[in-house]
Amino acid sequence: MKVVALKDVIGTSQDVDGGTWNSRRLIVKKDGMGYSVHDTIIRAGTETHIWYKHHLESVYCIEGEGEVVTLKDQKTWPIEQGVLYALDEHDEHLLRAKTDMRMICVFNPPISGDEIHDEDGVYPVDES
Ligand code: 9YT
Repeated sequence: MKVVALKDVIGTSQDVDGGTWNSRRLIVKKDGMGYSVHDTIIRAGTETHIWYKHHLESVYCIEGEGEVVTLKDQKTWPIEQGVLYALDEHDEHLLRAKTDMRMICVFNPPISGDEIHDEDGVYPVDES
């Protein structure tokens, strides 16, 4: 049995800031579960360009509101508390937060713990 407290992950190498988001990786590769589990805050008023070429991800919103847009077809889905989206086709997408959004993310294969997006085939929006 493993018990992980968010307060013990905050401030460690498993607490990663991506600029538009802050991801606290609760369960990572070394835990041997075959997936990773993250408690992620997407910051209000931001847009993040995400493309996980090597991972599948489910994202469950437990607080806040925003939207997700798939780039191949420009489809937009509203996100609010209680909505989950699953990137089952390595979908390239934009994640927009109207308010701070708190998301529980599950990755397969698991994240090692301290990755930033570029290493995972994910690229921030070019703000220039
Ligand atoms: C929802 C989402 O994918 N946000 C980006 C951060 C990600 N959860 C991560 O790398 O931990």
